[in-house]
Amino acid sequence: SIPFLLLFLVASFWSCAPSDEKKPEYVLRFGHLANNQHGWHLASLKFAEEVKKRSNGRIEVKVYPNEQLGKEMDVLTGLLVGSADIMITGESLQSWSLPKAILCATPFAIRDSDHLKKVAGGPLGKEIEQHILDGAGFRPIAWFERGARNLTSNRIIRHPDDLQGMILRVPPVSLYVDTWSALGAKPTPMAFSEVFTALQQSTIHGQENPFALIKDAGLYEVQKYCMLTSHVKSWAYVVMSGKKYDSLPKDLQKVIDESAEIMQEYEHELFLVQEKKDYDFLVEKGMEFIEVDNEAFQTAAKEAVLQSFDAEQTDLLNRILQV
Ligand code: 2Q2
Repeated sequence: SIPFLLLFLVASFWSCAPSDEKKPEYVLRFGHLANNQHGWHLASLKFAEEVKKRSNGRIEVKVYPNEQLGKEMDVLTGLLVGSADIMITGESLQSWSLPKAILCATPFAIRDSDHLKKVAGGPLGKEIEQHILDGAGFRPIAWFERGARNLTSNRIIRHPDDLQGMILRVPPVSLYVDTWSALGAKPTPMAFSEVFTALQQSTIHGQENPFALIKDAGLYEVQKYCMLTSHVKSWAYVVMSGKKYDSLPKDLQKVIDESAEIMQEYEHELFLVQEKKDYDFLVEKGMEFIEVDNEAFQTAAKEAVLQSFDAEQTDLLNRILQV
């Protein structure tokens, strides 16, 4: 019976081996900080699907949510050393000696969605993208509009004066540190994946982010109030390692470009319906929304931005304000 057993083992191995599914020639690792319900994640999956289809399986994109590939700043390094290939980033690029990158998330620079679209999708957006590619070798392949950033805390803040002594988590972005310091808070840079626990343990007193991340990271569980500061209207970039992109044959570069365009449109559709839903969800969970003295925040923040900016950044800001 031994030969039969052998025959059986060989036969079953044979039938399990995928026959028509060929191995991808390239595997691209795509990381981001949001969870698996966030629009960024759904859009990355869409990208992976498009890339697979359009390349006939020659490229596989593996998506890693929740900073599973590492903290944002570490994944940026990962893109250079090859441990990651694609990621979602934005203002944190300022800390990568990319001064113009902060213009994608400068307090009170963008008025509304229409303005944002004209800037991010127009010549000024192109200028920022080129700056990111030339300055650091990260190739922007898509951009995503984000909801306005709002301040959350367990204490009510209505005016910058109420921020005294408040330890506020910010992403590792020097403009945010400068601005919130000028407003009176004590900003502490921290990776996003550490925010929930830090709030829970009260090592920080608050954070600021769009509704989508407040919801998807469960921050409403540890934050009672959401102050409607709307202090930043921003967009994020999906960037790919420029070296990796250049190493692909032309036809596959085209696959990346086309799939990125589809991902961008898809994410925008999700974004348009999601913001209101996220707000309703947070209300239902008991979060209280607080009106603030927007003018006081705006005046103080604009002054702080100008203090923090160098001539090149101020020039770009002025051109954005004129759009
Ligand atoms: O709070 C965060 O970490 C995000 O919402 C940031 O805006 C984002 O990670 C930026 O740092 C993008 O570079």
